[in-house]
Amino acid sequence: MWEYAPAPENRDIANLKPSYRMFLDGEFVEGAGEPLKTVNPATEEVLAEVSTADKNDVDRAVKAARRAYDRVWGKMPGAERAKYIYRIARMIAERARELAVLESLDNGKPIKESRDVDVPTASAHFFYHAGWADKLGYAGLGPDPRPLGVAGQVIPWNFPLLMAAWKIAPALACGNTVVLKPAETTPLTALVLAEIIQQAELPPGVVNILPGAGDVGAELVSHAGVDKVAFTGSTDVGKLIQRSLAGKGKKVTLELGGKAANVVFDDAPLDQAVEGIVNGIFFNQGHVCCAGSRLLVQESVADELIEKLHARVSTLRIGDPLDKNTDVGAINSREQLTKITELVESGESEGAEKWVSPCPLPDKGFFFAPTVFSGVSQAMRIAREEIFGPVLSVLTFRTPDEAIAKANNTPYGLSAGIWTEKGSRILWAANKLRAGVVWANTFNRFDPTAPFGGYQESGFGREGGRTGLEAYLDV
Ligand code: TXE
Repeated sequence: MWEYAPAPENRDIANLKPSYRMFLDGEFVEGAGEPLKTVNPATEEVLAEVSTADKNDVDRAVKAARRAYDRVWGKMPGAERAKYIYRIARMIAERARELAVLESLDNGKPIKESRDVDVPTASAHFFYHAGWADKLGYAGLGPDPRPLGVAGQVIPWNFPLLMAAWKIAPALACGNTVVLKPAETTPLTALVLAEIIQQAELPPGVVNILPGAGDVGAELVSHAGVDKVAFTGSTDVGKLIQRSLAGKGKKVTLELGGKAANVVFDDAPLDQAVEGIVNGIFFNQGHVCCAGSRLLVQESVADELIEKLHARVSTLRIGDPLDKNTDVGAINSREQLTKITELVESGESEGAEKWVSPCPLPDKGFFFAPTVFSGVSQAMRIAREEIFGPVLSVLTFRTPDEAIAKANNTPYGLSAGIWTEKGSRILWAANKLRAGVVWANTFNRFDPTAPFGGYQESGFGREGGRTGLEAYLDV
């Protein structure tokens, strides 16, 4: 049996400092808000103290962004803007190791994921969008697309650096300036990105990064000087923001929760499907808005698939995020751990059959063992609500039509997966699934060229690809 081995001290690699300041108008300054302590979820130790913004700081940042927009960034030729954005992309790649370790410390995700997914994809987003900066007039987005002005952006804790890149890169490419608020439990990599932005010599005020809790986010999105709001987070807060902005004339995009179906037909290559199912729900501890949290499997292959799945999940290693062999890291916060625990208890009390990975958990830190529920019915909370943890609910179906009906039986609509050998079935199902992203014989593939976003209560607007540019331009 694999044993939990604490990693050596990685503070040096992460260049971890005892305190971090917010980034406003090109300078690192103390915020007037109550400083927050960011915690390593794998050890429960405080990593650093981080200064936060108050209402007045938000106002200063929005005004700085407005000045930068009016005086420099909004009128700079696209080819010039591209040079800065390429520089950011390169500097992220140069500091990849530091950023990956820092991300795993602050978020709890396995180092192999921050190293192979989060950091390279963040850099790729800047590279991709830099390429658009001087081509917007040719992108079919109108003869003379105009930037919107100041973008107020609020991001969650599950992909702290990557979400910052998803938000900042397209905004800058299109000529907007930015005030971004990272999540309160994971502010560190966004502040290193601020350092990179400063070193890349972006004009002061073009990007401002203000840590803080939800109240700072609320101040930011409602500020009269913000022209465009981009939010990724919970459906509840998304709805709150949408209501509060009604009639204000701001452009808004919301990327919210999900309850994705991963649909396995009886002709699917089952071993390949098992890999996709495991990646779909256990990647990033299941803290993924598009996680394949509902497995829909055709009845004739259900027993075989579940057996293979248990065997595969038993081999996952849970523990120290900085150990390169770790597959499942720490849950990001105690609050999230409590939410997962409560939903898992509801699954048991509602009569689903619970199977838990036998891998031992570390004594300290916020950890949750990969859990698979079978015998799940559509009415159960674990089939309806976003758990946002390493918990899979397995449901079965008999016919393809029933699969689609069950997959679509959700108020969400962010993503879905299909596993089948039949190309015609892929096209048929992809067209019937009500989800913004549909993966076939793969899952959780992210690429800056592909638009990402949801239907229904998963939000609206797209990020990435040419379509993603529309959110940051007036056409
Ligand atoms: O989200 P919040 P939480 C889901 C997931 C998770 C649940 C709760 O199911 O269990 O949401 O997570 C800021 N105005 N997702 O509580 O509160 C907040 O400071 C403006 C799915 O962390 O939505 C943070 O920066 N901003 C999701 C960000 O919103 C506000 C990712 C997200 O926090 C605000 C995260 C307000 N009134 C959670 N209140 C996904 N789509 O990937 C809070 N914030």
